Amino acid sequence: MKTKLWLLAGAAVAMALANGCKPKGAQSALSGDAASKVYVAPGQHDEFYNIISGGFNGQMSVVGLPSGRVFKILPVFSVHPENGWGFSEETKPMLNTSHGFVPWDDLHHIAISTTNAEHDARWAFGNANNTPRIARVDLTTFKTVEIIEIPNSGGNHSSPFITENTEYVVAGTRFSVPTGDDNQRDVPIETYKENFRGTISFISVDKEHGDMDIAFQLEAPPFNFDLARAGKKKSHGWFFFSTYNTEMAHTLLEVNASQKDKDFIMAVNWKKAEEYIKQGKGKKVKAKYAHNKWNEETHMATSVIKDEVLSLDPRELKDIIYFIPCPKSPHGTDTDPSGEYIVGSGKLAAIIPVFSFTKMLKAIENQDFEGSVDGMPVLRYESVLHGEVEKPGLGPLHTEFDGKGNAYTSFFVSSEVVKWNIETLQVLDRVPTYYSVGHLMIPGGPTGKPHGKYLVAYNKITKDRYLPTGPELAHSAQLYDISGDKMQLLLDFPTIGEPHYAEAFPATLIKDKQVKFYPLEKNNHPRALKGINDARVVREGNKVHVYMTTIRSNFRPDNIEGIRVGDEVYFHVTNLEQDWDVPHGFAVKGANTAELLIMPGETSTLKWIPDRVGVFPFYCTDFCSALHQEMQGYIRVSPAGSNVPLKYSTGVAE
Ligand code: K7E
Ligand code: CUA
Repeated sequence: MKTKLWLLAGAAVAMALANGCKPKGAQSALSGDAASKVYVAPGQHDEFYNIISGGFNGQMSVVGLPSGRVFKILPVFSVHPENGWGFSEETKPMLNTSHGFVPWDDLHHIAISTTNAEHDARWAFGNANNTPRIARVDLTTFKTVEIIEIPNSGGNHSSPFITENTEYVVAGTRFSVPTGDDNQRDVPIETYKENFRGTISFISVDKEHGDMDIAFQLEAPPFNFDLARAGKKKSHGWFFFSTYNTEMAHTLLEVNASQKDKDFIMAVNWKKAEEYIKQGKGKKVKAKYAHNKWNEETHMATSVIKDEVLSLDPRELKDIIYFIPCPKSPHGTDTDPSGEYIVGSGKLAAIIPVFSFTKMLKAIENQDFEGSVDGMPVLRYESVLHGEVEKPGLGPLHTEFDGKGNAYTSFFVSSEVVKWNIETLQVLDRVPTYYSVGHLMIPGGPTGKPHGKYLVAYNKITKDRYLPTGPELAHSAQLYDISGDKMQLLLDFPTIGEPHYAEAFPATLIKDKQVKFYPLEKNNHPRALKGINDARVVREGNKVHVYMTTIRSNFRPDNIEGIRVGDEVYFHVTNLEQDWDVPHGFAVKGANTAELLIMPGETSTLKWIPDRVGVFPFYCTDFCSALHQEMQGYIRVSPAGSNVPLKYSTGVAE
């Protein structure tokens, strides 16, 4: 019976194809040339790098487009046993916070650095939602090189969005929280409206080196800040934040935060804020946060706890903040490539409002207000509105742009991507997603120069798309060709973790700038070795420092005796190789950490506390040569207080 049905269905599809109409439904929707459009032949490279947030895995993944091939999992707010990130002594400080070591977070959004509103792809920024932080990844090493904690924040979701020259990365708090000293923070939750603040942070980024610093914080009303986009080109100098819960509820938000017809997009004039700071109008307030930096020359991170930030109060400092009414709990707020249009996506709205920056300025000039919040003006909706997209779909979340005058909005509830014209607001095309799309992405989509060739939908639900893997299924991305009038589904590929936002940029921007190895002569790690002759073991009380080298295919020293139970043993391993693609690994039995994976020219340290007497093997974990399996050694551990002398073999004639 079943077979018969399938045969019938097959015949129907074949007929539909023969008749030239597009088949509908989850299993089909593919036309014949899709495979060739995503095929990247062996040895060939993808056209785009796609950096995808991992959501609850705290990582980013690096994927090629159009193939969907995964190149790398990048630990950011996570430990990563694969390369010892968060386990080696050098990397632990990267995950330090004012709460101590926090080895996990929830990373939702990626921002690729820009100059003049175009990708320069020097850095990728990512946000930590749970314990608010922003990370910066260097795209010549694909390594997290800086993490700054955001104080006065709870749920750093509206982050990390950047201005057109990467002057600032912003961090808007999802949860408003009471701020200030201990007395001011220990308040009844029902005093939410009086005592809670919605802090927005502007983090400056050094033009040359990318180093971040909290430039200032704005004390906004206690709304929930969801997402944001900077103005660009004509709207450069402004930032737009979507808000929900302008009802200022603190319980049962599902109902209580959906009372009002409209919430707000909060427009922030950050150039104005800069003027106030120049005039000395900001005030320093106490705030405890960690600032962690990686140093490529010492191959180690340092963590500094800072204790104050500059705060601006927009209730007193006029003209920084204006509110644009936006229907029904907006999620995404996105600015088009010209910087003129601001798209609000009300999760519960039946239309998509598109606002005009020019009209916004005019409304401000004419004081065309319909109210105020704490003295900050609310602009009249009709005065700022460019127009509404009618009947676009259900549950609009996010919008990207193709640079050809079109916008593409994701619809979570109706599981589709809808293409519409920014000027005319006409819906031009719609395609289903499988299933329940969250973010979507066009390479360069948030910049002034999109590459409108592909669109990727990052979906929340996978159901039947892949071979099942128990209760937890892979999340999913889908690649569409958007070069023509109609969108065409090309490819499904599974993602790592839960993808939220992602960005993509032409591979040519960075592929020839990759660091291949670290020059040994520039290795300033205090325990680095410059050659195998320096290999040695030094005891300092109950601490034992093993200065070790790796080179194909040996460790020096490879036999060590005179270690005692209760010692703290530090293996400082320098990889002497000076060539691309020759890492060595180091692992020792019973270590309560992970392995080390040491890049050529780098020094890493593994801490080991032997808990019993015996002889323990260690070995290289990365298949580095034909004699990789010979790359091993032994360390002898004697009882506490034993007088077995310290002894080690380096293979160097004495
Ligand atoms: Cu829409 Cu956290 Cu950007 Cu996910 S958020 S989808
Ligand atoms: Cu070194 Cu395997």
